[in-house]
Amino acid sequence: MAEQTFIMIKPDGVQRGLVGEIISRFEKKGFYLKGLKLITVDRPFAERHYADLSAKPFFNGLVEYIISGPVVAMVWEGKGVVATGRKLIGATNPLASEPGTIRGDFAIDIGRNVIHGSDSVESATKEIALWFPEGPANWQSSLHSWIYE
Ligand code: IDP
Ligand code: MG
Repeated sequence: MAEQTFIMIKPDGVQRGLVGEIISRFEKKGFYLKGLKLITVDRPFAERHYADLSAKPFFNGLVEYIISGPVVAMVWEGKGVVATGRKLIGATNPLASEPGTIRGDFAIDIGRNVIHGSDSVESATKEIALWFPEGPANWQSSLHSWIYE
């Protein structure tokens, strides 16, 4: 199966009307949308998603932020989508993110950085299973041979 990643537009991205812009960037790059839902998660769910960060001093604030409103959870597919998705997103601290990246263009504070993307293929598998227990959608783009050699 082609590589997949989990991307989440955080509550600030939804509130600020950045959903269309962000989806558009992934679409235009050539990645395929394989899962999409608007969902408000509860505290235990957010804590599971960020379990690896539970010892960090910012953990509680991070969980509060993620449960503060609906998020857009997505699965994107394509060659190298985990690493390239992270490049489209930009560095964790938006003041250090390059212009042209999502965080570099649309955010300032690290605790309001608009979007999440899986940091490895292994995390992507775990996060997709957590957020999409029903599994991603199964469809193939008719543009495939115009994007892949
Ligand atoms: P990432 O989202 O770029 O993968 P992680 O280190 O996995 O960055 O951290 C997860 C999220 O936790 C970040 O996107 C950010 O919202 C928040 N975060 C990370 N470091 C800090 C911090 O030092 N202060 C406040 N929030 C932080
Ligand atoms: Mg991370």
